[in-house]
Amino acid sequence: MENTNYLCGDREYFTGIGKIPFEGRDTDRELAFRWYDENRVVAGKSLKDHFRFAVAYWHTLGGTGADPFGRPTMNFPWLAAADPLQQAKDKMDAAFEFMTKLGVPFYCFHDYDLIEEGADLTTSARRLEAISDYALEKQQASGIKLLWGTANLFSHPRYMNGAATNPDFRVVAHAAAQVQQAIDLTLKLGGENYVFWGGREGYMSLLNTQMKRETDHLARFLHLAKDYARSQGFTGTFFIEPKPMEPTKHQYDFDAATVIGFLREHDLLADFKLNIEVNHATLAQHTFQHELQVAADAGMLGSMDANRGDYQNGWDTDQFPNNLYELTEAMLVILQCNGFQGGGINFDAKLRRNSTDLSDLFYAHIGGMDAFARALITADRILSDSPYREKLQARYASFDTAQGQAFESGSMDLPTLAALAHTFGEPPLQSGQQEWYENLINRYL
Ligand code: XUL
Ligand code: CO
Repeated sequence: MENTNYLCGDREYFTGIGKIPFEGRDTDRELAFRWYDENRVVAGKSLKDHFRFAVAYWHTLGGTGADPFGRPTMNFPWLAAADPLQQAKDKMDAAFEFMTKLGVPFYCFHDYDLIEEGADLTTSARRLEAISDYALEKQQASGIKLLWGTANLFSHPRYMNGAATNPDFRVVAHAAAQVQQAIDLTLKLGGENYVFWGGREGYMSLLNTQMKRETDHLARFLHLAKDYARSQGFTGTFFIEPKPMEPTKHQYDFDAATVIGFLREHDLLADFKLNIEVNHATLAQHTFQHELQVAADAGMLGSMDANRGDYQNGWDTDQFPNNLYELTEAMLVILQCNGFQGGGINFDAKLRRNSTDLSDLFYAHIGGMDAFARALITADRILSDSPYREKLQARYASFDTAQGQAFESGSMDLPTLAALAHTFGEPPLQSGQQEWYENLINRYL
Protein backbone atom coordinates (compact mmCIF):
# COMPACT_ATOMS: atom_id res chain seq x y z
CA MET A 1 0.00 0.00 0.00
CA GLU A 2 1.24 3.46 -0.89
CA ASN A 3 2.47 5.58 2.01
CA THR A 4 0.27 8.65 2.38
CA ASN A 5 1.23 9.45 5.96
CA TYR A 6 2.79 12.75 5.07
CA LEU A 7 -0.73 14.03 4.47
CA CYS A 8 -2.51 12.44 7.38
CA GLY A 9 -1.53 14.24 10.54
CA ASP A 10 -0.91 11.67 13.27
CA ARG A 11 -3.69 9.41 12.32
CA GLU A 12 -4.89 7.45 9.32
CA TYR A 13 -8.69 7.44 9.07
CA PHE A 14 -9.29 5.23 6.05
CA THR A 15 -7.19 2.31 7.20
CA GLY A 16 -6.71 -0.59 4.83
CA ILE A 17 -7.41 1.61 1.80
CA GLY A 18 -4.51 2.87 -0.31
CA LYS A 19 -4.36 5.02 -3.41
CA ILE A 20 -7.20 3.91 -5.69
CA PRO A 21 -5.66 2.51 -8.88
CA PHE A 22 -7.06 2.50 -12.39
CA GLU A 23 -7.35 -1.16 -13.39
CA GLY A 24 -9.79 -1.27 -16.30
CA ARG A 25 -13.25 -2.76 -16.64
CA ASP A 26 -12.31 -6.41 -16.09
CA THR A 27 -10.58 -6.03 -12.74
CA ASP A 28 -11.81 -8.01 -9.73
CA ARG A 29 -10.51 -5.47 -7.27
CA GLU A 30 -13.40 -3.75 -5.51
CA LEU A 31 -11.78 -0.40 -4.85
CA ALA A 32 -10.41 0.41 -8.30
CA PHE A 33 -11.36 2.61 -11.22
CA ARG A 34 -12.74 0.73 -14.18
CA TRP A 35 -13.15 3.70 -16.53
CA TYR A 36 -11.57 6.74 -14.93
CA ASP A 37 -7.97 6.64 -16.11
CA GLU A 38 -7.01 10.22 -15.35
CA ASN A 39 -4.30 10.26 -18.03
CA ARG A 40 -6.44 8.89 -20.84
CA VAL A 41 -6.81 11.47 -23.57
CA VAL A 42 -10.29 11.91 -25.04
CA ALA A 43 -11.15 14.67 -27.51
CA GLY A 44 -7.72 16.21 -27.06
CA LYS A 45 -7.71 16.43 -23.25
CA SER A 46 -6.96 14.09 -20.37
CA LEU A 47 -9.92 12.85 -18.36
CA LYS A 48 -8.45 14.65 -15.36
CA ASP A 49 -8.59 17.96 -17.24
CA HIS A 50 -12.02 17.34 -18.70
CA PHE A 51 -13.68 16.71 -15.36
CA ARG A 52 -11.66 18.58 -12.73
CA PHE A 53 -13.42 16.46 -10.09
CA ALA A 54 -13.98 17.98 -6.68
CA VAL A 55 -15.06 16.60 -3.31
CA ALA A 56 -17.83 18.53 -1.53
CA TYR A 57 -16.60 19.11 2.00
CA TRP A 58 -20.08 19.41 3.50
CA HIS A 59 -21.39 16.05 2.35
CA THR A 60 -18.27 13.92 2.27
CA LEU A 61 -16.73 15.04 5.55
CA GLY A 62 -19.81 16.39 7.30
CA GLY A 63 -22.78 14.41 5.99
CA THR A 64 -23.57 12.30 9.00
CA GLY A 65 -26.83 10.80 7.75
CA ALA A 66 -29.14 12.86 9.99
CA ASP A 67 -32.59 13.45 8.47
CA PRO A 68 -35.82 15.07 9.75
CA PHE A 69 -36.77 11.71 11.26
CA GLY A 70 -33.57 10.62 12.89
CA ARG A 71 -30.21 11.59 14.30
CA PRO A 72 -26.85 10.90 12.64
CA THR A 73 -26.00 7.33 11.73
CA MET A 74 -22.38 7.91 10.80
CA ASN A 75 -19.97 8.38 13.63
CA PHE A 76 -17.19 9.94 11.62
CA PRO A 77 -14.07 9.71 13.80
CA TRP A 78 -12.84 13.09 12.57
CA LEU A 79 -15.85 14.80 14.17
CA ALA A 80 -15.26 13.39 17.66
CA ALA A 81 -13.16 16.17 19.23
CA ALA A 82 -15.10 18.77 21.24
CA ASP A 83 -12.69 21.64 20.63
CA PRO A 84 -13.71 23.36 17.37
CA LEU A 85 -10.17 23.90 16.06
CA GLN A 86 -9.08 20.36 16.91
CA GLN A 87 -12.20 18.97 15.25
CA ALA A 88 -11.62 21.13 12.17
CA LYS A 89 -8.02 19.93 11.88
CA ASP A 90 -9.04 16.30 12.27
CA LYS A 91 -11.71 16.82 9.62
CA MET A 92 -9.17 18.39 7.30
CA ASP A 93 -6.69 15.55 7.87
CA ALA A 94 -9.44 13.11 6.93
CA ALA A 95 -10.43 15.24 3.91
CA PHE A 96 -6.92 15.38 2.46
CA GLU A 97 -6.28 11.71 3.19
CA PHE A 98 -9.52 10.82 1.40
CA MET A 99 -8.91 13.10 -1.59
CA THR A 100 -5.31 11.97 -1.99
CA LYS A 101 -6.25 8.31 -1.92
CA LEU A 102 -9.12 8.90 -4.33
CA GLY A 103 -7.00 11.03 -6.65
CA VAL A 104 -9.30 14.05 -7.02
CA PRO A 105 -7.58 17.32 -7.86
CA PHE A 106 -10.05 19.74 -6.19
CA TYR A 107 -12.37 20.36 -3.27
CA CYS A 108 -15.17 22.84 -2.52
CA PHE A 109 -16.46 24.23 0.78
CA HIS A 110 -18.78 26.64 2.55
CA ASP A 111 -17.00 28.78 5.16
CA TYR A 112 -18.45 26.95 8.14
CA ASP A 113 -17.87 23.51 6.66
CA LEU A 114 -14.23 24.09 7.49
CA ILE A 115 -14.80 24.98 11.12
CA GLU A 116 -17.82 25.48 13.34
CA GLU A 117 -19.23 29.02 13.28
CA GLY A 118 -18.36 31.02 16.42
CA ALA A 119 -20.72 32.96 18.69
CA ASP A 120 -19.93 36.19 16.83
CA LEU A 121 -18.25 37.32 13.62
CA THR A 122 -14.93 38.06 15.31
CA THR A 123 -14.68 34.58 16.80
CA SER A 124 -15.64 33.03 13.47
CA ALA A 125 -13.01 35.11 11.66
CA ARG A 126 -10.32 33.98 14.12
CA ARG A 127 -11.31 30.35 13.67
CA LEU A 128 -11.32 30.61 9.88
CA GLU A 129 -7.91 32.26 9.94
CA ALA A 130 -6.47 29.34 11.91
CA ILE A 131 -8.02 26.56 9.85
CA SER A 132 -7.19 28.21 6.54
CA ASP A 133 -3.51 28.37 7.56
CA TYR A 134 -3.77 24.62 8.06
CA ALA A 135 -5.59 24.18 4.74
CA LEU A 136 -2.81 26.02 2.93
CA GLU A 137 -0.24 23.58 4.30
CA LYS A 138 -2.41 20.64 3.29
CA GLN A 139 -2.96 22.02 -0.21
CA GLN A 140 0.73 22.61 -0.70
CA ALA A 141 1.70 19.14 0.52
CA SER A 142 -0.88 17.35 -1.63
CA GLY A 143 -1.24 19.56 -4.71
CA ILE A 144 -5.03 19.50 -4.22
CA LYS A 145 -6.66 22.83 -5.05
CA LEU A 146 -9.82 24.72 -4.22
CA LEU A 147 -12.31 24.68 -7.11
CA TRP A 148 -14.63 27.13 -5.37
CA GLY A 149 -15.49 28.59 -2.04
CA THR A 150 -18.82 29.90 -0.80
CA ALA A 151 -20.55 31.18 2.32
CA ASN A 152 -23.27 29.28 4.12
CA LEU A 153 -26.10 31.84 4.11
CA PHE A 154 -28.87 29.40 4.90
CA SER A 155 -28.22 27.25 8.01
CA HIS A 156 -28.18 29.82 10.82
CA PRO A 157 -31.62 30.89 12.15
CA ARG A 158 -30.79 34.55 11.34
CA TYR A 159 -31.24 33.63 7.66
CA MET A 160 -34.70 32.13 8.06
CA ASN A 161 -36.19 35.02 6.02
CA GLY A 162 -33.32 35.13 3.55
CA ALA A 163 -29.79 36.52 3.48
CA ALA A 164 -29.23 39.17 0.74
CA THR A 165 -33.02 39.26 0.26
CA ASN A 166 -33.93 39.47 3.95
CA PRO A 167 -36.49 42.19 4.78
CA ASP A 168 -34.27 43.19 7.73
CA PHE A 169 -31.28 45.29 6.63
CA ARG A 170 -29.23 44.08 9.63
CA VAL A 171 -29.37 40.52 8.32
CA VAL A 172 -28.26 41.71 4.88
CA ALA A 173 -25.27 43.36 6.56
CA HIS A 174 -24.44 40.15 8.41
CA ALA A 175 -24.58 38.21 5.15
CA ALA A 176 -22.23 40.79 3.62
CA ALA A 177 -19.75 40.32 6.46
CA GLN A 178 -19.85 36.58 5.90
CA VAL A 179 -19.44 36.87 2.13
CA GLN A 180 -16.55 39.31 2.45
CA GLN A 181 -14.87 36.85 4.80
CA ALA A 182 -15.58 33.90 2.48
CA ILE A 183 -14.14 35.81 -0.48
CA ASP A 184 -11.00 36.56 1.56
CA LEU A 185 -10.81 32.88 2.47
CA THR A 186 -11.23 31.77 -1.14
CA LEU A 187 -8.52 34.19 -2.25
CA LYS A 188 -6.14 33.10 0.49
CA LEU A 189 -6.51 29.47 -0.60
CA GLY A 190 -6.15 30.24 -4.31
CA GLY A 191 -9.77 29.28 -5.03
CA GLU A 192 -10.47 29.34 -8.76
CA ASN A 193 -14.13 30.36 -8.49
CA TYR A 194 -16.71 31.63 -6.03
CA VAL A 195 -20.27 30.28 -5.79
CA PHE A 196 -23.58 31.82 -4.77
CA TRP A 197 -26.32 29.35 -4.02
CA GLY A 198 -29.29 31.26 -2.65
CA GLY A 199 -31.10 28.57 -0.72
CA ARG A 200 -33.12 31.09 1.25
CA GLU A 201 -33.13 33.86 -1.34
CA GLY A 202 -36.78 33.42 -2.18
CA TYR A 203 -40.09 33.40 -0.36
CA MET A 204 -42.37 31.16 1.60
CA SER A 205 -45.43 33.36 0.90
CA LEU A 206 -45.88 36.22 -1.56
CA LEU A 207 -48.37 37.81 0.85
CA ASN A 208 -45.57 39.00 3.12
CA THR A 209 -43.01 39.62 0.34
CA GLN A 210 -42.04 42.62 -1.82
CA MET A 211 -40.51 40.50 -4.55
CA LYS A 212 -39.11 43.30 -6.72
CA ARG A 213 -37.43 44.92 -3.75
CA GLU A 214 -35.87 41.61 -2.69
CA THR A 215 -34.54 40.70 -6.12
CA ASP A 216 -33.11 44.23 -6.52
CA HIS A 217 -31.36 43.74 -3.19
CA LEU A 218 -29.96 40.44 -4.41
CA ALA A 219 -28.54 42.12 -7.51
CA ARG A 220 -27.08 44.97 -5.44
CA PHE A 221 -25.51 42.43 -3.10
CA LEU A 222 -23.93 40.47 -5.97
CA HIS A 223 -22.50 43.68 -7.43
CA LEU A 224 -20.96 44.60 -4.06
CA ALA A 225 -19.46 41.13 -3.63
CA LYS A 226 -18.08 41.11 -7.16
CA ASP A 227 -16.62 44.62 -6.85
CA TYR A 228 -14.98 43.74 -3.54
CA ALA A 229 -13.49 40.49 -4.85
CA ARG A 230 -12.14 42.20 -7.97
CA SER A 231 -10.63 44.98 -5.84
CA GLN A 232 -8.78 42.28 -3.89
CA GLY A 233 -7.37 40.71 -7.03
CA PHE A 234 -9.80 37.84 -7.55
CA THR A 235 -9.68 36.92 -11.25
CA GLY A 236 -11.85 33.81 -11.17
CA THR A 237 -15.49 33.41 -12.09
CA PHE A 238 -18.55 33.84 -9.92
CA PHE A 239 -21.11 31.11 -10.32
CA ILE A 240 -24.80 31.22 -9.52
CA GLU A 241 -26.26 27.81 -8.76
CA PRO A 242 -29.92 27.71 -9.80
CA LYS A 243 -32.49 25.78 -7.79
CA PRO A 244 -36.26 26.24 -7.89
CA MET A 245 -37.17 25.52 -4.28
CA GLU A 246 -36.09 23.84 -1.05
CA PRO A 247 -35.61 25.20 1.50
CA THR A 248 -37.78 28.11 0.30
CA LYS A 249 -41.09 27.45 -1.43
CA HIS A 250 -39.82 29.53 -4.34
CA GLN A 251 -36.17 30.39 -4.93
CA TYR A 252 -35.38 33.46 -7.07
CA ASP A 253 -32.57 31.61 -8.90
CA PHE A 254 -35.23 29.19 -10.16
CA ASP A 255 -33.45 27.67 -13.17
CA ALA A 256 -30.80 28.48 -15.76
CA ALA A 257 -33.06 30.60 -17.96
CA THR A 258 -34.33 32.63 -15.00
CA VAL A 259 -30.81 33.27 -13.73
CA ILE A 260 -29.52 34.30 -17.15
CA GLY A 261 -32.40 36.79 -17.46
CA PHE A 262 -31.68 38.13 -13.96
CA LEU A 263 -27.96 38.54 -14.66
CA ARG A 264 -28.73 40.31 -17.93
CA GLU A 265 -31.28 42.64 -16.31
CA HIS A 266 -28.83 43.60 -13.59
CA ASP A 267 -25.70 43.95 -15.70
CA LEU A 268 -23.86 41.01 -14.15
CA LEU A 269 -23.28 38.89 -17.25
CA ALA A 270 -19.60 39.73 -17.57
CA ASP A 271 -18.57 38.26 -14.23
CA PHE A 272 -21.06 35.50 -13.53
CA LYS A 273 -21.66 32.07 -15.02
CA LEU A 274 -23.78 29.12 -13.94
CA ASN A 275 -23.11 26.11 -11.75
CA ILE A 276 -25.68 23.55 -12.90
CA GLU A 277 -26.75 20.82 -10.48
CA VAL A 278 -28.48 17.66 -11.64
CA ASN A 279 -31.05 17.35 -8.88
CA HIS A 280 -31.86 21.08 -9.05
CA ALA A 281 -32.61 20.70 -12.75
CA THR A 282 -35.03 17.87 -12.13
CA LEU A 283 -36.70 19.73 -9.24
CA ALA A 284 -37.37 22.52 -11.77
CA GLN A 285 -39.11 19.97 -14.01
CA HIS A 286 -36.24 20.04 -16.49
CA THR A 287 -33.77 17.40 -17.49
CA PHE A 288 -30.15 17.94 -16.53
CA GLN A 289 -29.34 17.96 -20.24
CA HIS A 290 -31.80 20.84 -20.73
CA GLU A 291 -30.23 23.01 -18.04
CA LEU A 292 -26.73 22.35 -19.39
CA GLN A 293 -27.87 23.22 -22.90
CA VAL A 294 -29.51 26.48 -21.79
CA ALA A 295 -26.33 27.51 -19.97
CA ALA A 296 -24.06 26.39 -22.82
CA ASP A 297 -26.12 28.21 -25.47
CA ALA A 298 -25.71 31.43 -23.48
CA GLY A 299 -21.95 30.83 -23.22
CA MET A 300 -22.42 30.52 -19.48
CA LEU A 301 -21.77 26.89 -18.55
CA GLY A 302 -19.30 27.46 -15.74
CA SER A 303 -19.38 24.35 -13.58
CA MET A 304 -21.44 21.39 -12.44
CA ASP A 305 -22.65 19.95 -9.15
CA ALA A 306 -22.96 16.24 -9.80
CA ASN A 307 -25.58 14.08 -8.15
CA ARG A 308 -28.96 12.59 -9.02
CA GLY A 309 -32.47 12.72 -7.66
CA ASP A 310 -34.96 9.94 -7.18
CA TYR A 311 -37.73 9.84 -9.76
CA GLN A 312 -40.19 8.49 -7.20
CA ASN A 313 -39.96 11.41 -4.82
CA GLY A 314 -39.83 15.13 -5.13
CA TRP A 315 -36.98 16.36 -3.00
CA ASP A 316 -33.27 16.94 -3.34
CA THR A 317 -31.90 13.49 -2.52
CA ASP A 318 -28.35 14.28 -3.68
CA GLN A 319 -27.46 10.68 -4.57
CA PHE A 320 -24.27 9.80 -6.35
CA PRO A 321 -24.66 9.73 -10.15
CA ASN A 322 -24.92 6.33 -11.82
CA ASN A 323 -27.22 6.72 -14.82
CA LEU A 324 -24.97 6.19 -17.85
CA TYR A 325 -27.63 7.08 -20.37
CA GLU A 326 -28.40 10.47 -18.82
CA LEU A 327 -24.74 11.21 -18.17
CA THR A 328 -23.94 10.51 -21.82
CA GLU A 329 -26.64 12.99 -22.85
CA ALA A 330 -24.97 15.50 -20.53
CA MET A 331 -21.51 14.80 -21.91
CA LEU A 332 -22.76 15.36 -25.46
CA VAL A 333 -23.67 18.90 -24.42
CA ILE A 334 -20.42 19.46 -22.57
CA LEU A 335 -18.16 18.18 -25.36
CA GLN A 336 -20.00 20.22 -27.97
CA CYS A 337 -19.58 23.46 -26.03
CA ASN A 338 -15.89 22.71 -25.33
CA GLY A 339 -16.28 22.08 -21.62
CA PHE A 340 -16.74 24.15 -18.51
CA GLN A 341 -15.75 27.76 -18.25
CA GLY A 342 -13.56 27.84 -15.19
CA GLY A 343 -15.25 25.12 -13.19
CA GLY A 344 -15.33 21.35 -12.94
CA ILE A 345 -17.46 18.57 -11.48
CA ASN A 346 -18.17 18.84 -7.79
CA PHE A 347 -19.76 15.78 -6.17
CA ASP A 348 -22.55 17.56 -4.31
CA ALA A 349 -23.78 14.12 -3.33
CA LYS A 350 -24.14 12.22 -0.10
CA LEU A 351 -24.18 8.65 1.09
CA ARG A 352 -27.52 7.14 1.99
CA ARG A 353 -28.30 7.25 5.70
CA ASN A 354 -27.77 3.51 5.96
CA SER A 355 -24.43 3.44 4.13
CA THR A 356 -22.33 3.71 7.23
CA ASP A 357 -18.91 2.23 6.38
CA LEU A 358 -16.06 4.62 5.68
CA SER A 359 -15.33 2.55 2.57
CA ASP A 360 -18.81 3.54 1.28
CA LEU A 361 -17.40 7.03 0.70
CA PHE A 362 -14.89 5.50 -1.70
CA TYR A 363 -17.44 3.31 -3.48
CA ALA A 364 -19.69 6.33 -3.96
CA HIS A 365 -17.05 8.60 -5.46
CA ILE A 366 -15.37 5.87 -7.52
CA GLY A 367 -18.77 4.95 -8.95
CA GLY A 368 -19.51 8.56 -9.85
CA MET A 369 -16.11 9.17 -11.44
CA ASP A 370 -16.29 5.92 -13.42
CA ALA A 371 -19.80 6.75 -14.63
CA PHE A 372 -18.67 10.17 -15.88
CA ALA A 373 -15.61 8.69 -17.57
CA ARG A 374 -17.63 6.04 -19.37
CA ALA A 375 -20.22 8.61 -20.41
CA LEU A 376 -17.59 10.98 -21.78
CA ILE A 377 -15.86 8.23 -23.75
CA THR A 378 -19.25 7.21 -25.17
CA ALA A 379 -20.24 10.78 -26.05
CA ASP A 380 -16.91 11.34 -27.77
CA ARG A 381 -17.39 8.19 -29.87
CA ILE A 382 -20.90 9.30 -30.84
CA LEU A 383 -19.54 12.67 -31.92
CA SER A 384 -16.51 11.37 -33.78
CA ASP A 385 -17.50 7.90 -35.09
CA SER A 386 -21.25 8.05 -35.69
CA PRO A 387 -23.32 9.97 -38.24
CA TYR A 388 -24.87 11.95 -35.34
CA ARG A 389 -23.47 15.37 -36.19
CA GLU A 390 -24.19 15.12 -39.92
CA LYS A 391 -27.68 13.85 -39.31
CA LEU A 392 -28.46 16.68 -36.93
CA GLN A 393 -26.95 19.21 -39.32
CA ALA A 394 -28.99 17.76 -42.19
CA ARG A 395 -32.19 18.20 -40.19
CA TYR A 396 -31.71 21.96 -40.51
CA ALA A 397 -30.25 21.95 -44.04
CA SER A 398 -33.13 24.02 -45.46
CA PHE A 399 -31.78 26.98 -43.50
CA ASP A 400 -28.48 26.62 -45.35
CA THR A 401 -30.18 27.52 -48.65
CA ALA A 402 -30.04 31.15 -49.81
CA GLN A 403 -33.62 31.76 -48.70
CA GLY A 404 -33.19 29.99 -45.35
CA GLN A 405 -30.05 32.01 -44.71
CA ALA A 406 -31.83 35.25 -45.55
CA PHE A 407 -34.43 34.39 -42.90
CA GLU A 408 -31.81 33.43 -40.31
CA SER A 409 -29.73 36.54 -40.85
CA GLY A 410 -32.73 38.85 -40.61
CA SER A 411 -32.68 40.09 -44.21
CA MET A 412 -36.12 38.72 -45.13
CA ASP A 413 -39.41 40.36 -44.20
CA LEU A 414 -42.66 38.63 -43.34
CA PRO A 415 -44.41 39.14 -46.75
CA THR A 416 -41.39 37.64 -48.57
CA LEU A 417 -41.36 34.69 -46.19
CA ALA A 418 -45.11 34.24 -46.54
CA ALA A 419 -44.89 34.41 -50.34
CA LEU A 420 -42.44 31.52 -50.28
CA ALA A 421 -45.17 29.34 -48.82
CA HIS A 422 -47.00 29.56 -52.15
CA THR A 423 -43.99 28.40 -54.14
CA PHE A 424 -43.15 25.59 -51.68
CA GLY A 425 -46.65 24.14 -51.54
CA GLU A 426 -47.61 21.86 -48.64
CA PRO A 427 -44.32 20.80 -46.97
CA PRO A 428 -43.81 17.01 -46.88
CA LEU A 429 -43.62 15.48 -43.39
CA GLN A 430 -40.03 15.06 -42.19
CA SER A 431 -39.46 12.46 -39.49
CA GLY A 432 -37.68 13.67 -36.36
CA GLN A 433 -36.29 10.12 -36.02
CA GLN A 434 -36.19 10.42 -32.25
CA GLU A 435 -35.83 6.66 -31.75
CA TRP A 436 -32.80 6.55 -34.03
CA TYR A 437 -31.14 9.21 -31.91
CA GLU A 438 -32.12 7.46 -28.69
CA ASN A 439 -30.65 4.17 -29.85
CA LEU A 440 -27.27 5.77 -30.51
CA ILE A 441 -26.35 5.97 -26.86
CA ASN A 442 -26.88 2.26 -26.26
CA ARG A 443 -25.03 1.49 -29.46
CA TYR A 444 -21.91 3.30 -28.31
CA LEU A 445 -21.97 2.64 -24.54
C1 XUL B 1 -27.97 22.77 -2.01
C2 XUL B 1 -26.71 22.91 -2.75
C3 XUL B 1 -25.60 23.60 -2.06
C4 XUL B 1 -24.70 24.38 -2.96
C5 XUL B 1 -23.65 25.18 -2.26
O1 XUL B 1 -28.99 22.15 -2.71
O2 XUL B 1 -26.59 22.42 -3.85
O3 XUL B 1 -24.88 22.66 -1.35
O4 XUL B 1 -24.06 23.55 -3.87
O5 XUL B 1 -24.15 26.08 -1.36
CO1 CO C 1 -24.99 22.20 -5.11
